[in-house]
Amino acid sequence: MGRLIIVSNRLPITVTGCGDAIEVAPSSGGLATGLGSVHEDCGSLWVGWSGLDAHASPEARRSLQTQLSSRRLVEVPLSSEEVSVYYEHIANGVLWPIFHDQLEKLPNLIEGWETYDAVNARYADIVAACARPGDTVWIHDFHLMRVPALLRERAPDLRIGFFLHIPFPNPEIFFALPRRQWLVEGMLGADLVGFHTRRYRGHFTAALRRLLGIEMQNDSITYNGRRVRLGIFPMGVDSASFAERAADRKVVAETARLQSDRGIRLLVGIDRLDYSKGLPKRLLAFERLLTMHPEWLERIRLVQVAVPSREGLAAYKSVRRLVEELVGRINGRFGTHRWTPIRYINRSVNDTILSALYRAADVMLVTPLRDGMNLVAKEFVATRTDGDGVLVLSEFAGAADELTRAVIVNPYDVDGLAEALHLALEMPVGERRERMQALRAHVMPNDVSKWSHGFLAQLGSANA
Ligand code: GDG
Repeated sequence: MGRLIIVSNRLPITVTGCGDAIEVAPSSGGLATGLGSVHEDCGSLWVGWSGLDAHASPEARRSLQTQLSSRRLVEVPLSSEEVSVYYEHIANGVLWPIFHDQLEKLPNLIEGWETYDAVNARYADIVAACARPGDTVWIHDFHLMRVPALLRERAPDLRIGFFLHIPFPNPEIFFALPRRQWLVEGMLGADLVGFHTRRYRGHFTAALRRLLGIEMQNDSITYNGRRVRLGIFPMGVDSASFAERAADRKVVAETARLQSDRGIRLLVGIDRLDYSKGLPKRLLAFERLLTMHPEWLERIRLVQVAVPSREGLAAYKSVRRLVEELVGRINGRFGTHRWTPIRYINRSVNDTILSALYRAADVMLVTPLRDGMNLVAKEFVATRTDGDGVLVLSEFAGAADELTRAVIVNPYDVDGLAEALHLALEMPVGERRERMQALRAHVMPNDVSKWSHGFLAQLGSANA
C-alpha cells in the first residue's frame, strides 16, 4: 500500500536556537494539531518549510536535517527573500485579502508571481523526488495553489488531493485577481479539491464556468481529459481533547480565577489580529451595548485575546492601531475606579488559559467578516462539557453552516450585533442549555479525525 505525503507551507514545528544548537519542537494550533494525529497514525511524510533561512550555517542545516528526518519531516528550503515575496507579499498580501472579500486591502502594484510559481515548483520537485508509485499526496491551502498542477506534470500517476482552508470568493471578487485562471488551473491538477462549505465550492464552480466553460456534474468536472472531484469537507477540531482538558486541574483553577469578580459576566473573543476577524466592529458593538443598555455597566467584561499576526504588512499594522484606539477609548469612556470594561491581551495565551477562557465565557464572540471555517467556535463548544455558555457567531464564518443553533449575527451590522449581545446575556438558562446541547451534538462526533479520514477516503476512491 502507498504512503501518504502531506504538503503544507509550514512544517508542524518551531525551530529555535542557532548553529548546531538548533532545537526543533512541535508547534500547536491550526494544521499542526489538525493533521498531527494523521501524521502519527499513517506514518506519513510531511513536506514543508521549516522556518529556517536557506542561507543558515551548514552546522545549523545539518542539525535541522537530523531532527527532521526522525519525525518524517522533509524540508523545502526557502531564502528570506523568497519568504518575503511568496509568503508575505503574494499569499498574505494578495491572495488572503481577495479570498476574504477585501479588495481595498490589495497593494496598488502586484508583483512576485514568478517567485510564487518558483517556490510552488520547488515544493512539487521535492514531493516528486520523495514520492513512490502508489503514494497519495495531500496539499494544503492558498500558499500552494499551483502545486497540484506542477506535481501532476512531474508525476502524472500520483493520487493528488488539495484542500482550501480559506473561503473561495464570489467570482465577481475573484476575477479582480491577475492570474486568476492560472491559479484555478493549478488547483485542477488534483484528483480531489476540497472546500469547507457548499457555498465556497459553488463560487469555485461558477469561476470554472466563466473561465473555462466547464460545468460540474455529480460533484466532479472533466478537465484535460481527467476527472476532478470537488468535495465539501467542513473541518472539525480535536473535540475529545478539548472536552478532556476542560476538567484539567489547572484549567479549573484558572477558570475560577477568571470568574472571581463576582457578578461580572464575561464575553470572550480569541482571534489572530487579522482584519478578516472583525475586531473593530465587535468593539464598536460592545461600546454600543454599554450605551444602549447602561444596566450592564460594571456587570460585564469583554476579554479579548488578539494574537499578533503578519505584522510586517501595512493592513495588519493599521487594524492593530484601530483596535488599540477603540479599546483605549471604550475603557477611558466607561471604566471606573473598580471596573475596566475590556481586558485586552495582545499576545497568544497558553493552552490552559485558552481552555479556561472557553470555560469561563458566558458569551463567546466569533464575529469574523469572512472566515473559511473558524475553529475557535468549535473549540468553545467542545470545551463546554457543562452544557452552558452562548455562542454568538457570524453568518460569514464557514462554521455558521453547521452551528445553526448559535446566535447567528451579521458582523457588519453594529447595532444588530449590540442587540444580539444583549439578548445573549439575557438568555434564560433553559434556552442556553438547549442550544449548547444541539451544538455539542454536532461538534463532538464531527471532529478533525473524521474530517481528515473523510477527505482521504474520498481521495482514495477518486479514480474509482
Ligand atoms: C485558517 C482559516 C480555518 C488562537 N489564539 C490562540 C490559539 N489559537 C488557536 C485556536 C485555533 C487556531 O488558533 C485558530 O484557528 P481559526 O480557524 O479560528 O483561524 P485561522 O488561524 O485564521 O485558520 C480558518 C482554519 O484555517 C482551518 O481550516 O478554520 O477559517 O482562516 O485552533 O485555538 N491557541 C493558543 N493560544 C492562543 O492565544 N494556544
